Amino acid sequence: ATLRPLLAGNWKMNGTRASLSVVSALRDAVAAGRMRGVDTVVCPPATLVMAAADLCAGSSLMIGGQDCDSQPAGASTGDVSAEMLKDAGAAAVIVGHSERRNLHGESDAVVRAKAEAAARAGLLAIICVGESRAERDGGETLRVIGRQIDESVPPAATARTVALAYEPVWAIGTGLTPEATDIAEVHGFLRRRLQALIGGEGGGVRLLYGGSVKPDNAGEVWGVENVDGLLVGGASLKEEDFLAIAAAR
Ligand code: G2H
Repeated sequence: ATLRPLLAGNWKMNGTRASLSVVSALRDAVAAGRMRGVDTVVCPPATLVMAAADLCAGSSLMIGGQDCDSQPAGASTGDVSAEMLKDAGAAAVIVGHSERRNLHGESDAVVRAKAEAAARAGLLAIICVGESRAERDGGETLRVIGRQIDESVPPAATARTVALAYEPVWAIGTGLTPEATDIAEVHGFLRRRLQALIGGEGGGVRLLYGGSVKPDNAGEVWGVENVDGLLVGGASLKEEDFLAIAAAR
């Protein structure tokens, strides 16, 4: 079955008020039908989520967070909960990005708790997995990703509550991308592993590829079997690039 594709932009720690013009431009592009049947979500830094969501009121352009805490509220200085993102107007949240796993020491168990918090708050969790360069070179790719799936995807996950993003760590922000055949191998594995974990629901979960997706390579990645979406970092900061990636489908 062909799933409705999901295009997600991850601004990471980039963007100020001035960047809200990108959100407005994307909202207008969605209204003009330029996203061609692709569900689209922009994930700006937390400081901009509410303003971005306000700009998108009544639009099908979704706004998402880049991380959330697992608790709804409490003594956790500096953190933002899934419920707070929901209240700010977000529809989704990225959890377990490798920058969170590596720079902030997040374990699979932490990522799963965050994904469960997202579902509790009514947000789509975009759960990220992916191997490092050393793991790929050591032939460990599928073993590592299998463990990440088993331990960071909630057992109660459904196609409505979860999307899964494959982001090879060595492809993030480097301009390097795997061969289409390598993406196909991993995405086929993601599908089977998810179905083993959550049953038939796993067939409906959208599987995204992320890591140095640009306008000039997006067409090839969109065409890979079991790629139901893209998670775009650097190229999501400019509306022309993001729109070109959508149009490459
Ligand atoms: C991978 C991706 C977005 P970029 O992290 O999550 O970023 O497209 O800049 O490699």
